Amino acid sequence: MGNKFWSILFGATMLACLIGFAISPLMGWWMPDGVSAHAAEVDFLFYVILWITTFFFILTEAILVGFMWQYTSQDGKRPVNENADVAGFLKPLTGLLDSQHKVEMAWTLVPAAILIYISFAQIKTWADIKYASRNQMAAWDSAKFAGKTDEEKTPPLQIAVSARQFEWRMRYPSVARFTKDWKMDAPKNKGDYDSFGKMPHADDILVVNELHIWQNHSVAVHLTTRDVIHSFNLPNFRVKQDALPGKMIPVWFKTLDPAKTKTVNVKWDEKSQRYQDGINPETGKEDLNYTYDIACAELCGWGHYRMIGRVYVHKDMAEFVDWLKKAESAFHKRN
Ligand SMILES: [Cu+2]
Repeated sequence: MGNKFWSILFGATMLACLIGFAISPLMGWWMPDGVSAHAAEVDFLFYVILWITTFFFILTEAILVGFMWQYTSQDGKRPVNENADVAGFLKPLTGLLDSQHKVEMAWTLVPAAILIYISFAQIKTWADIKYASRNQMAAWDSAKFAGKTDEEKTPPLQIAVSARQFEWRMRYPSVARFTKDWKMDAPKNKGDYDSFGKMPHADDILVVNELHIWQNHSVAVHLTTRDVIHSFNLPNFRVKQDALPGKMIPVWFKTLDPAKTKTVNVKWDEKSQRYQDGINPETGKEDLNYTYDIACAELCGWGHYRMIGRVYVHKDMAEFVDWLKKAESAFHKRN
């Protein structure tokens, strides 16, 4: 038995990993449900790659452990030589391995075919998430919305996010600007979609670690960093974008249509006199599934772990404006 120890250890470890992985959705260790419009597409690609790699992981580890078991040394002798007798379930493999040419062709063509498939499968999703022309701010056109309600005509909510060691500083327009000229008129033209990010106004409101948006509406984030590289990660929204020194990078996403999935996660709390997040809209109680973290996904220094913020999804624009008013007066009190 002693000589089989390593194959048993390897086999048991791999099996434990596999079991842990298989039960993780039941244990709540799996990723949170997606709550942005592009989440389903990202998840599809994630699962395609996950299943491909899972299949080959199991295949290669099973062969590895099988060979360890079969060819363990006995009585201190090296058991394997080119003419060694191969027993049982490994026989078909040795037949295959006799032809080096075939083996090399297989492990070249199979991965090549898989990579080509993945490279085509992801094109549309990547374009939707990253191409400037599909930026919801750039694509927004008030002329398209003739006869629509004010809310439908409202351009994407613009927020400038500045990362720094070790917090996220969000810049919102003042209530006056948001409700008057900014809401209905901006951007003046299509090339203007990043002016909010580039030109801070004296009356802007700064809020730390809280991203406030409302459901079923587009958000355009203008992402910068004041010091090192950070990564703006909203796991629930399937958003992850590096912030690079000296660059302003546009990031956009849309919260889900409430007819499909309820994403609202805030309620007004009388006691603390503030909007509280992490609330399940059905039960009105705190629920981890409705806690939308903002994480930094790039190791950026000793306080990297502290760069945790929260996304607050309000039920509509009116509630968002109500929050903005409160945030504005709190900001002016502080400054
Ligand atoms: Cu960071």
